[in-house]
Amino acid sequence: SSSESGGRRGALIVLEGCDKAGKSTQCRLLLEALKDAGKPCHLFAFPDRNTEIGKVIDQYLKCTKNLSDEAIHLLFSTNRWELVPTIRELLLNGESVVLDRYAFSGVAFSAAKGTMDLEWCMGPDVGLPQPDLVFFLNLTKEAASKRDDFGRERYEKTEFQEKVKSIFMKIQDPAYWKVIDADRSKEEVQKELFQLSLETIEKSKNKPILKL
Ligand code: DGP
Ligand code: NA
Ligand code: NA
Repeated sequence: SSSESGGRRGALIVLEGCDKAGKSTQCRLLLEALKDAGKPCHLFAFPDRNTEIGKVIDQYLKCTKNLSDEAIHLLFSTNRWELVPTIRELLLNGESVVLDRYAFSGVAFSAAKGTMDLEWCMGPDVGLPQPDLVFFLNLTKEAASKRDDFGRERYEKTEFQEKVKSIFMKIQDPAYWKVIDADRSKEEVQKELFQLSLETIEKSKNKPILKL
């Protein structure tokens, strides 16, 4: 509860979106801007490919390893659970946490395969700390096609990404979800994310950490 932190916890801020939306760049810029504004904060990216489980996920994404849809789904979720103690400790210490992807990617990328239903996909992430704010970086098909080509990883195909996007839209929770027009310049997007993040850090201070 908020009393664990003396009522002054940090905010949990997540960036979500399809591949190529600019999430990782915006995460970096947001972290710099928050630090410059004197807000203590940390950045983590999911999947975290450095843990033992993350190494398996990395092989799966590079197609050097095959796993059943269910098995890789559970590993992605476990990779998030691995970091929960660290995230909670930082938040309760009054430090904000910015995440490059989270459970919403977990559900959207798995459910897009069509082999597992939405409800089942959401199961393993139930109980994770609920974000105070999720930015969904929304890139139109037209803008996406003007960006660099996809890399060679498993999910980087236009048709699959369209399915992923439609599931993101279906699972969004308006209580903490904000769709951001990611077709704009890097600077314009950054300004909006920074402003909204500052507001959220202020508003979250005295709130308990809820669970997904
Ligand atoms: P990134 O490192 O952000 O480029 O992510 C790597 C790829 O993995 C990307 O195509 C999105 C996908 N991805 C991220 N999180 C999950 C997840 O929890 N489950 C599944 N199935 N895919 C995910
Ligand atoms: Na990627
Ligand atoms: Na990324």
